[in-house]
Amino acid sequence: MFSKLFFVLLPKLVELEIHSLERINNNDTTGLQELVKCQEVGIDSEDEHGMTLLQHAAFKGRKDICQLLLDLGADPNGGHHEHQYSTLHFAALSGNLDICQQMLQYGSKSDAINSVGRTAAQMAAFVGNHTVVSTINNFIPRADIELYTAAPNECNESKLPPSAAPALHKFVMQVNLHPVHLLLTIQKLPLLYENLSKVKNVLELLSENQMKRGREANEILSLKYHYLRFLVERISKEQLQHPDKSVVELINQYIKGFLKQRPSDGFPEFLDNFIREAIRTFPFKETTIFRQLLVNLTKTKQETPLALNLISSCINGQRGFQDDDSCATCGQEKVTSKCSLCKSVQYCNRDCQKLHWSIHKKECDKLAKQFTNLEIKSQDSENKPVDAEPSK
Ligand SMILES: *[C@@H]1O[C@H](CO)[C@@H](O)[C@H](O)[C@H]1NC(C)=O
Ligand SMILES: *[C@@H]1O[C@H](CO)[C@@H](O)[C@H](O)[C@H]1NC(C)=O
Ligand SMILES: *[C@@H]1O[C@H](CO)[C@@H](O)[C@H](O)[C@H]1NC(C)=O
Ligand SMILES: *[C@@H]1O[C@H](CO)[C@@H](O)[C@H](O)[C@H]1NC(C)=O
Ligand SMILES: CC(=O)N[C@H]1CO[C@H](CO)[C@@H](O)[C@@H]1O
Ligand SMILES: [Zn+2]
Ligand SMILES: [Zn+2]
Repeated sequence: MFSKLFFVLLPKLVELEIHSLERINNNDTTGLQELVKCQEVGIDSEDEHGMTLLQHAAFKGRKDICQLLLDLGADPNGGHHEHQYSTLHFAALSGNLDICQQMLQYGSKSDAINSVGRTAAQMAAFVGNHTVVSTINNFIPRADIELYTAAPNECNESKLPPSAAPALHKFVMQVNLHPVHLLLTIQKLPLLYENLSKVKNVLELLSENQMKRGREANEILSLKYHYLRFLVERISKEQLQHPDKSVVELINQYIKGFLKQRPSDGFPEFLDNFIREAIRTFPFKETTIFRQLLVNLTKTKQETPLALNLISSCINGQRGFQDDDSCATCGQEKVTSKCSLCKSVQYCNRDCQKLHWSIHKKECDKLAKQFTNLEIKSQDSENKPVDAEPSK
């Protein structure tokens, strides 16, 4: 199957196409622009395998060329590839994350399937590119959000101030579903945390709306919106109970709660219970996804894999075992900074390290000793340590 897949990408070409493809290969934006502007090649013209210029550029990872073609009006859903690969399929297969995002922003349909019935995300999963899978799965068109931020008419107010639309869009597109990461994201978006109850209502509507789309209902996205709403609602309630405190302060308290571990075994009980509760309160109980999650939750007792892993793999797509290179505070993956004392725990940055210090200080010494023993055995320490000492 693999060889067949790539074999079809080596088409024989007519001369003009050779010119334009050469320019795509050479990243020659100006040259290609000339060809298209002089109408020597049509913007959506196809080669003998039904592939457009945009599809070639996407497959080759030429983002600037893609942008030029899109600016000149190329159709992000164009082409009649003989195996029904869309432009998004080509971008996903070649692992070009930027171009996947670009195509989605320009309206490439993520549910388009190829001749073997696979979507672009499924093809990316097939070639093992998880980053691409989760990016496609989490993509949400701006218009979905703007539905609730634009005023319906002169007399009626919008559900959320229009100025908050970009902030909400950023929030719902987050791929990392660790509550600490999501709270840190909210903390950086004043337009969200100053309108929490409205944000909560909009998230609820978004969740419902995903289920009202008939055959296009998206259970996964509906669950994601519900999960985000559950978190926002908690903070919003705290705010009502403690009008004297700032939202930023309340969020910090919540973050501390999520980081706390059971003294006996280091299990983050509050975080786990929070996510279990978020799942249990999903209102669409008849969905396959809900029933599967419930079964899987009872199978995982309060030990790893956590409810967080369950909901993440449900929304972001299945993956193999997670590498041990994620931030101890917010779960962000592939971070490279380490605690400079024990060199055993990873963080995104000093902010994440500071938040974790009250927990980590209890075990840092012990880990440091283990690390020294390890280091005598093998002399590799590739990751750079967080430079300054954590504040105590
Ligand atoms: C392609 O050209 C653009 C400028 O037109 C440049 O910014 C970009 O880095 C180039 N990409 C590659 C892969 O060489
Ligand atoms: C997956 O996509 C990312 C992002 O574009 C890329 O950096 C990486 O090399 C790809 N990995 C594989 C295994 O194709
Ligand atoms: C606008 O407001 C009126 C009265 O307040 C209400 O009856 C109507 O349903 C609202 N329309 C929309 C589109 O929300
Ligand atoms: C539940 O677990 C099964 C078996 O491990 C897995 O195939 C399925 O995708 C999981 N479903 C959800 C929604 O987590
Ligand atoms: C209704 C409401 O609380 N609106 C607030 C949303 O956030 C903006 C920006 O911070 C505030 O100015 C609004 O008062
Ligand atoms: Zn972090
Ligand atoms: Zn340490």
